[in-house]
Amino acid sequence: MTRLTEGDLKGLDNQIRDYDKNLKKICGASLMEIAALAGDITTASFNEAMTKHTVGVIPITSGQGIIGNFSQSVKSFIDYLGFHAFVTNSHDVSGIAEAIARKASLIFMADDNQFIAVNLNAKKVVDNGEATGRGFAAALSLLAGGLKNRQVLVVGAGRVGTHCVNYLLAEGARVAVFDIDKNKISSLVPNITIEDNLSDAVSKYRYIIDASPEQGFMTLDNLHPETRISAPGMPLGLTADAFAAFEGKVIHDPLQIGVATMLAMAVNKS
Ligand code: 2YJ
Repeated sequence: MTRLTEGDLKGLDNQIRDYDKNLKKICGASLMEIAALAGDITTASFNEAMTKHTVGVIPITSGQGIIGNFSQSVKSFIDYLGFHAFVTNSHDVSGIAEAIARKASLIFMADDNQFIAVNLNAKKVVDNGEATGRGFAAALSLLAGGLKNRQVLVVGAGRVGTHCVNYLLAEGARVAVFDIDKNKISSLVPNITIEDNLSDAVSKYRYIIDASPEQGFMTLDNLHPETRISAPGMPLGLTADAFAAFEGKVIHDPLQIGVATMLAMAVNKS
């Protein structure tokens, strides 16, 4: 799993409004609408939840420690979605105590292995890997005008990729998966095609989800000009020139869609 860096997150808090505008331009839906679709709630329930929840974001020092901009970015995305959020002054266990003392009903926290949201009222834990997989699959579906019966390639069968696959299958897409580790694919549900040559697969599919840490495998040479890409993977799988040429056809961010979907899933009552 890729560890985010301070540089990956620099300036994202101030750019969230523009990021959202760009999402609307690319897939016709806002960050909130993507998250609501992925989190299986209506935007009306999402709006209602805002008035009922306070969100505490807790910096965690364990492992490799605090990542500059991480908690602040998470807080700013949650604020932007209309909830009241704060970053605790204390970290780790004291941070949890502080969040609860300050009446948080939702808490967000991450170590090097896992990033979770906890709904303290509902005793519900939401994992960022699942939320990110669902969020980026939902965004691709919006970008494509629906994926039923469409062929979609998912690159990477880790936690995020697996949840993309599940979401796509539930939507009726025909799903193919590539992962260098064949054992990861064999643990996936049936009904998928297994691709074993990444570059050939990239040229064959018009819808691709990049959920891998592999860099630069989508190029101007192997991508079809009509291909649409949803890319939760860090770093990005497109080369710099392919990324520039595919402007308007690629959804990619390090944290925003995942955090927004965690929020939607955390407040979903089912
Ligand atoms: O609180 C902090 O500042 C740090 N403990 C944050 C650590 C963030 N964790 C990661 O980047 C992990 N790789 C897990 C993130 C999952 C994102 N998909």
